[in-house]
Amino acid sequence: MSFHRCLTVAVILVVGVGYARADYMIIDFPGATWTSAYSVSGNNVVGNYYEADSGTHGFLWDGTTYTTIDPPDSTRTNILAVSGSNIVGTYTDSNHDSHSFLYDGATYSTIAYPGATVTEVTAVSGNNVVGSYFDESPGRQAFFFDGVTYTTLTPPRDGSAYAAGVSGNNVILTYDSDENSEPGPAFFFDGTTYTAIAPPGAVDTFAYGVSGNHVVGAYSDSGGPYSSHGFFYDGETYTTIDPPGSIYTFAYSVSGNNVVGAYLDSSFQSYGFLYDGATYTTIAPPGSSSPVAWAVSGNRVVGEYIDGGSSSRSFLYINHQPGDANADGVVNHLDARVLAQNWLGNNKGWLDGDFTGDGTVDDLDASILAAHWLDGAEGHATVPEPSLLALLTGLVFGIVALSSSRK
Ligand SMILES: [Ca+2]
Ligand SMILES: [Ca+2]
Repeated sequence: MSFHRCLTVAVILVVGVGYARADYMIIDFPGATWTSAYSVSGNNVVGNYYEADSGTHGFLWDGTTYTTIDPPDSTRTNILAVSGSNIVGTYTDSNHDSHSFLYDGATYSTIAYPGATVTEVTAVSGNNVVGSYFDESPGRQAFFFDGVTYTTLTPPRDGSAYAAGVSGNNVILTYDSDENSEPGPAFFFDGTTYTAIAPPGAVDTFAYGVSGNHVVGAYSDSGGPYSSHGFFYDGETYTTIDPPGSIYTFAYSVSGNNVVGAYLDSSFQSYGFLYDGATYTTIAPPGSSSPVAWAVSGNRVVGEYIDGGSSSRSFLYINHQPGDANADGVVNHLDARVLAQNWLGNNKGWLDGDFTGDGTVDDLDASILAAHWLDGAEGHATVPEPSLLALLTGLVFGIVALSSSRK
């Protein structure tokens, strides 16, 4: 029996199993009293932590190392979002004045709408930053900053609007529930046109997350001010997001078709959830109470919970997809490289390429990768041709051979 024929048998055996696994990793800044993770982009997780003797700081966790993110002269930092290596947040200086900032991994720059008394960033996508500002007029106004020019966004609804999210040039706009704002729709802005976001039956709609032209958020219906449902909008169709057993739902973040948020059950217990367009998964780290899922990037979810000592802790949840070693939502050459680097090693985990859970990275894991090649990629046909499978299997082993020869 040839080596490739051996492998084909393994592929057939393993494909039937459909092995998948989820992991929780605790995010806990060393020495901190509490840690709050808010945003995730690839391997990068950002948020805030508190130390009894030095107060509140921002942090970046790249999956390996924790780094404090405090702009110069900050006495209190509040990190809000990350996109690649760009991080945005607000801070209070030693004169008790508050500012917004962008940190690009090397340099801190101030985000300040010209003439505004206060600028508050909310989100970042590449070099694009959005948020809101206050000037002499009542309520807040939304802005878009492309790294060079500030633009005021003027959706066709009165009230206190802020830009809640950005994805490339696409911005979502939502409104404060204050005396300046009557209930109404949220808006999607593609740089040219404002489109109202209002699920069927919605009285007041809040947009919280955007990914491409996908928008998520929450809306109240005629059931009163305390009725809230999550929603997902793909540019054409609204899907109500109410996890089983929920009485109150917020969808906070979207990445492709993955939606995360939080809901309350009839006992008013909160839970995080992940909805992939077909299935709801409750997100609750073992031993946690009141978990909330704040943000999603690919198959990675970050959120917070209360631990046994009543402190806020944070978690990274990875919803592993077969073959996706680096957990970026796509099975491709990057995953093949991970397998190659860990080939035949011991005490390996999922992120090393051990998809079978036996602690080693071998041909069974490679065959899972081959069977799921390009899962999650744009426009990918779900079942590869057998000839393609053989080709990819050869590719994986080619990379393995290359890696071995370099050692
Ligand atoms: Ca991957
Ligand atoms: Ca294995």
